[in-house]
Amino acid sequence: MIIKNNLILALDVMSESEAIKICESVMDYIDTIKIGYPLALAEGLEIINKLKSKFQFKVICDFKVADIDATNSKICDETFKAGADAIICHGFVGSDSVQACLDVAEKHQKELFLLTEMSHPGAKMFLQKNADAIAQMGVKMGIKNYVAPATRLNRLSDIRNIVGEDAFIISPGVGKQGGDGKKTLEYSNAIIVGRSIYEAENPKLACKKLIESLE
Ligand code: NUP
Repeated sequence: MIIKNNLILALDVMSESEAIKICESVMDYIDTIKIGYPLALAEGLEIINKLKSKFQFKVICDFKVADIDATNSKICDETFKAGADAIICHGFVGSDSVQACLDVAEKHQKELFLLTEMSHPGAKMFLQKNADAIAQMGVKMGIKNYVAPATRLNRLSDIRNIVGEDAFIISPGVGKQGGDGKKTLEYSNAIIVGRSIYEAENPKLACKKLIESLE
């Protein structure tokens, strides 16, 4: 995936009108957005194609798919049919569940991102202990794309070592969660930023300043 400015906007706003307003403001700097449950539940999956056709964005659906294989297949199929270019799945559910997501992504010729360790403090309770093994499973399965935290650079670096230089890592946690964009990009291919852009008084300026700080 090629991502303009190595910056993905996490568009966790709660209405189509807000989403459009933010997208209009940042479209010079952004070509890839991540949509999660907040916007998809508020506006339905149709929001994916609406934003794609209006802004020519690539859309990553952050649905953290984490069910049994049969259900994961259905979730991924509906998401790709709705226009998503990529979907994020959890790894802790095991290889059969992840394989189901991978198979559907391949059928649609779209991308799958495997979530390893999460960025928030609670990830230390359960997920961190298994994140290396999750990343190793991804490598064994031939997965190319990963999500790993900008908030713990040592862990991001560990995960980069496991998945290798050719893997594509995207990292949330820059800005509001305390991560530093420039340092994160030493290990990661792109950063995911939400609130520090869409909650800014001037999202366009916030994008511009953030991108300048990455140079
Ligand atoms: O580990 C993760 N941490 C995380 O923050 C995995 C994620 N997918 N996210 C998402 O990234 C989170 O749900 C939000 O959409 C975005 C970060 O947003 P912000 O903290 O920059 O507002």
